[in-house]
Amino acid sequence: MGFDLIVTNGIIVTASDVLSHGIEIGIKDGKISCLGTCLPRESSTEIIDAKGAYITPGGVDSHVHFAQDNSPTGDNWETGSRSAIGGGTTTVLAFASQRKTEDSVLPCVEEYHKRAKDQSYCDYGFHLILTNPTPSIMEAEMPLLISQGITSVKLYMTYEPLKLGDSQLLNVLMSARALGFTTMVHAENSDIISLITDRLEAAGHTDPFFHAISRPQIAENEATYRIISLAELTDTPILIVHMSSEIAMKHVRKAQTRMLPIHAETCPQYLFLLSERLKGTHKDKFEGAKCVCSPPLRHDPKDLEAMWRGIANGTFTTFSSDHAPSTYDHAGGKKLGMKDGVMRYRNIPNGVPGVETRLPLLFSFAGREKDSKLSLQRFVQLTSSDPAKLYGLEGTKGSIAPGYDADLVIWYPETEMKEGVVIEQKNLHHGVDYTPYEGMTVKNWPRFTILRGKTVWDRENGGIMGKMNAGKFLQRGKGRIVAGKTGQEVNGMLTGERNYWY
Ligand code: DUC
Ligand code: ZN
Ligand code: ZN
Ligand code: ZN
Repeated sequence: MGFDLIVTNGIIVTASDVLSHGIEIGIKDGKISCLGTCLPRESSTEIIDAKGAYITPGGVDSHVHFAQDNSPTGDNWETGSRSAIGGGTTTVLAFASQRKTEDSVLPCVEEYHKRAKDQSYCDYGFHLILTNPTPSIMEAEMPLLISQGITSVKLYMTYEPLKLGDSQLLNVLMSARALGFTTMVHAENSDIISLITDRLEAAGHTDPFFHAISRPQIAENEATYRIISLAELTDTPILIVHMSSEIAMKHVRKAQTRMLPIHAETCPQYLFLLSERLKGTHKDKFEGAKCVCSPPLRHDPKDLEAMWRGIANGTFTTFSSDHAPSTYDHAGGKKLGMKDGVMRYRNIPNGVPGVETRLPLLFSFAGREKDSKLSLQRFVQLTSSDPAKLYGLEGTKGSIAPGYDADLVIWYPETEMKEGVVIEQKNLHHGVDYTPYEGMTVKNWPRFTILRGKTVWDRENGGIMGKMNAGKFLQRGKGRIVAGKTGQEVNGMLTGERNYWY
């Protein structure tokens, strides 16, 4: 037998436990083969001494945008996945995006596969963005994609080129119910946003700050309640992505209290950043463009606190980056959304970078200290184990347990991290030219990232150690419901009066 690698002297954290010192992780052929004390060493066994530091499962970032048609200036697979491992993330789920004019999604998926193949430092999968869910796609192509391991879709309720109306949403939900794929939803009311945007434009209010004015919380609130209603009617689990406001989150909480399988996601930007950032700086008023994302940053520190409560109390199932980066300052000083000295928030690409900073930002607030906002176990649930379950990776990703892929983050021992780490663009590995968290201090940073038993990030010795073709496509199974009535497959359960028409 014999192990390829033993990680010793760490404190192992899983979704349920913080294991005391002395439990070693034995790794063989890229998998965790056992946890135990005094594991046998051979001369060929590599040993990593965690020096009393925490060890958490490799991050699963279930919401990133790499090499996507509608964000052409952002990261490609090389830079995006490199940034992932530099911040402890070993699995990303990115998007393959259907164009509205396409009545088959198969060529599109193939194209996105080509973009990622041999270009990823970390393991990866795809969600399909459905913008034109025709009957033949839903009946013939979706079963095929599911058999090929693409078991989730994203639907938009806003953006002209992407959005679906209620009848389309209902049809996809019925299909999700029948086929068992996981449905993610971008919930904002499109017409509210259009009305305000047109009126702001007419009044000449087009600076980046007005992006936040144009997408008020009530737009998120209405769409959230509507999609929960449609999900309840069709008895179908959903996940509402990138939630930013308390009034909308309350609908999720209420639905979960009724044991409905309504899942929700929030992202670092909604825990740390406020809309004042959209006003830019004295030196560069347009710098607010760096923080344009949708839903927008909210106005009040109370909004951030509300999201933190959802993190701690279980309302959110996943904490993803929604890494959707665009370069701010292009060669020649060209900035998207700024033309002839006029700023137009409408033309600023939506989204912020964050795949590399996601884990360190949240880990800073995990623990048992006075200023902790969540437990270490909750940190693991949100950043790794629950997204793995929800998106069909249970048994492979998201835990430190025998049989799982040996994907690990070894943090620094607290004694070596008294000052913390200052986040600086110059130390990050993405392909864009800024981070919205510049200058923020986090308490810790991944010392090592391990992907299937191989060290791919060693912060003290060379940084990125992995190879660009090391990441493999993950053929995912069907997801498992994590919120509501737990333990079931994503297929809904038939109850009561729905028997008459389902
Ligand atoms: N939705 C996303 O998921 N990411 C960036 C912008 C958006 O609207
Ligand atoms: Zn396409
Ligand atoms: Zn979205
Ligand atoms: Zn996104």
